[in-house]
Amino acid sequence: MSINYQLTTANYQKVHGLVVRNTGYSYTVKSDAGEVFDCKVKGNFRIRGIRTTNPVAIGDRVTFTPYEQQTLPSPSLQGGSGISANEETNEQGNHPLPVGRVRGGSGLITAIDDRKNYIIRKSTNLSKQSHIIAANVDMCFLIITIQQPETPLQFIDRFLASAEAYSVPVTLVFNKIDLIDDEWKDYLDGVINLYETIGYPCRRISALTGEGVEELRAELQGRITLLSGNSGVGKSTLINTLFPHLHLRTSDISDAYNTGKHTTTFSEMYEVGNGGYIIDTPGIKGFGTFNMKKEEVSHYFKEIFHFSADCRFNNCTHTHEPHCAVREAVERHDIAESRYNSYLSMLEDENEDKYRPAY
Ligand SMILES: Nc1nc2c(ncn2[C@@H]2O[C@H](COP(=O)(O)OP(=O)(O)OP(=O)(O)O)[C@@H](O)[C@H]2O)c(=O)[nH]1
Ligand SMILES: [Mg+2]
Ligand SMILES: [Zn+2]
Repeated sequence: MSINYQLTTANYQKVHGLVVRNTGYSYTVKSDAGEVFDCKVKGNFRIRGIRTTNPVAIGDRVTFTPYEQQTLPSPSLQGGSGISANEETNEQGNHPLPVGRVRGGSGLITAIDDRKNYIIRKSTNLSKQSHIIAANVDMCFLIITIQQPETPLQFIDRFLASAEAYSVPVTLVFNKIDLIDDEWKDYLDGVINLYETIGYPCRRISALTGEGVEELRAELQGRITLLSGNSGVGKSTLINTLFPHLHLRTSDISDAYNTGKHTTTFSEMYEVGNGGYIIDTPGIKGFGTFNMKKEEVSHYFKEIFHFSADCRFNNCTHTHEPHCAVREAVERHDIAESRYNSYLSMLEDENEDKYRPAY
């Protein structure tokens, strides 16, 4: 679609706001005054040379120039499951407010504020592209299911390492506990024990029955929380259980593949009270790590970093060197083999061309 946008001198002003929705082709920006604009990005916008599929990410704080309101259609503001689904008003005022209720018009993003952090993942295909999942988050809930679908431990470790790189706190939220039978209970206990020992808070919930969900509500207040995880783990369902009036779209996982169907296709943030937001995101499959130096990787595995202080060599990679305190700790089971294997797989990434930084 090509529309000739006309900037009028009267409207040629700079407005500051928060990116609350990212559809892939446009961004919904809520101005500091509370109006919502449908924005595009100016020209060939690049940030510090990172080649990302999305130069602007949800959670970014941006400067934009509004167009004259009546001259522009706002295609992405019509229909869909997002903004229009949020139009219900809320009498009590203790539910998320519909971010998209006030429409300011359209605009052009011209600058991005410095990010305090971001969660970035490398595409698992060979395109050398990366994708910023969200920027400026206060914490992440990584939603994990043991069954239906099964979340690989390596996926968890890669996500944790990426969050660790920017010191973003992560809580591991184990969903669908209503499905856990005796056979899987010990495995779940083991996984939770592993991550709690390392220092990550873990929660057990069922977004379907509501078990454990209320306890999460208080944590959301006043903060920006990113929900991430594989497709089908129940991210949107959890938001619906917390805030039923949002009516986010969800769908069953596939019988044939036991995987999610990528129901949520763009990221959107919802207000949760006291200035806090929760961000629903599309489910992700693999998690390639981005732009980590080989010697840095071990810093993002808390327990490996801890034990590495006693390695004989300062620059020990914990792969083959003599007197490696990390490998000794793995032998003693002080470091879980699954974690060590995730670490090794991330080192491998850094060896391969496809995971080199895309500058
Ligand atoms: N049994 C059970 N099913 C759940 C639970 N939470 C979610 N589901 C179901 O899991 C399926 C997938 O849920 P969604 O909320 O669409 O998953 P999602 O993580 O948003 O998936 P994407 O948008 O594809 O990334 C739906 O059929 C939900 O009803 C739970 O606690 N228990
Ligand atoms: Mg979803
Ligand atoms: Zn070592």
